[in-house]
Amino acid sequence: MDSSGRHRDRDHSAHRKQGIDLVSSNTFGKLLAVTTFGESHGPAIGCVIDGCPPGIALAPEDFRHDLERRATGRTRHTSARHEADEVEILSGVYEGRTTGTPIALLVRNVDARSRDYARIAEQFRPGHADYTYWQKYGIRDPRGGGRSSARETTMRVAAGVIAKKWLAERFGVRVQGFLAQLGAIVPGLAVKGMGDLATVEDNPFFWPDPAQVAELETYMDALRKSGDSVGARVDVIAEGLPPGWGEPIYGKLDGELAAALMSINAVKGVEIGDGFAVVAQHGSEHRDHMTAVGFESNHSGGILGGISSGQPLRCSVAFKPTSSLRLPVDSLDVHGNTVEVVTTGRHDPCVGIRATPICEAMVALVLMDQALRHRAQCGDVGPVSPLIPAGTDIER
Ligand code: EPS
Repeated sequence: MDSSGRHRDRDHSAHRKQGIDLVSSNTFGKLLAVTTFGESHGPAIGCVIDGCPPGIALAPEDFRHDLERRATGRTRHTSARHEADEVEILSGVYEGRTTGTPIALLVRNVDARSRDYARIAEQFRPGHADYTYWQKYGIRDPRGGGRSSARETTMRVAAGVIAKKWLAERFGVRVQGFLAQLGAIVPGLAVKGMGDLATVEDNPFFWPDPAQVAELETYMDALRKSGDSVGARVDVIAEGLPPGWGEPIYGKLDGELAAALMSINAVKGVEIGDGFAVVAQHGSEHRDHMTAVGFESNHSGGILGGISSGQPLRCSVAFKPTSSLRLPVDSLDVHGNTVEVVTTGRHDPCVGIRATPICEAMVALVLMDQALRHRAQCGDVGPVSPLIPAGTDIER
């Protein structure tokens, strides 16, 4: 490096070209790398998916179902903003099949109402990323929360559609999430596996127990009227994984799932299997017995030593209550003045309600990346001993 720092600059740009050490961190995944871009009130949001295998059938209609599941404005329990969420495939697909080149997807923003944010453009909402983005960058796009908005998750879900499709077609893997807690309300039935999720798609909450849907409606109506918000827990189950996915030590399947799920705006906690409940368990209780007819329990959540065991994968994600409230609160503005903050506009009283497809997408993207990585390093390792049946639908 010379005194002007020229060599250092060259090294840095070489690393950027290889996708290594991208300080700005808008990309995740190794062999399947997803980069998202765009802000809530910009002209469009989008993503580039690099490393996708060729030959997967893909059309704009494939994205519709999951994007509708995630979208606002479809029920009275979410933000009233109504985006069409039409996906345009800009590259990487020829005659309806992926070509192996980067897949670029674009969704145009058509229902942003930026005037709602004029009043709080220089204010910090307590509990919101306003303050930290401002201190980090010295500039921020306040309209709709910019990139800290839940709008960003649209492209994760779009990318996740491709991962779900590949995992299902190639391995028979299915990924299904559900709302496992809304505020203090928990499902009346214990979800042991996908067999207990038959009615999750029949209600706007992704709730597994149909007997409680009326109670949830009443709760959310009262919450919306009060102007407050509440947190939620989303659980995701993935079935059909073979043993072997995940790279110890620094690329553990559970580690990468935790990072991917934690990267979703508003997430404050991730648990794998029994999660923090393991603290109070004894080893004799926690160990999942192996028998020739299958595992007898699944406290590990389908991951042992950072590698999939072939059991159902199970993780749990905690969403904080949204901080854009019309309830007045004292705070500070960018000049250090005390101000009263009132957030007007169309906000989610519980962003966790529509987070189920987002969590599913992140799980699917991590699984696809790990499956490709496993194939790259260990694709030649044949069956080494009889597989233990997964033992689905078992108590944790
Ligand atoms: C959001 C606030 C609302 C939501 C938005 C997430 O945005 P706006 O104030 O611009 O209407 O509608 O969610 C989406 C638009 C979406 O597609 O998820 C926030 O502050 O995070």
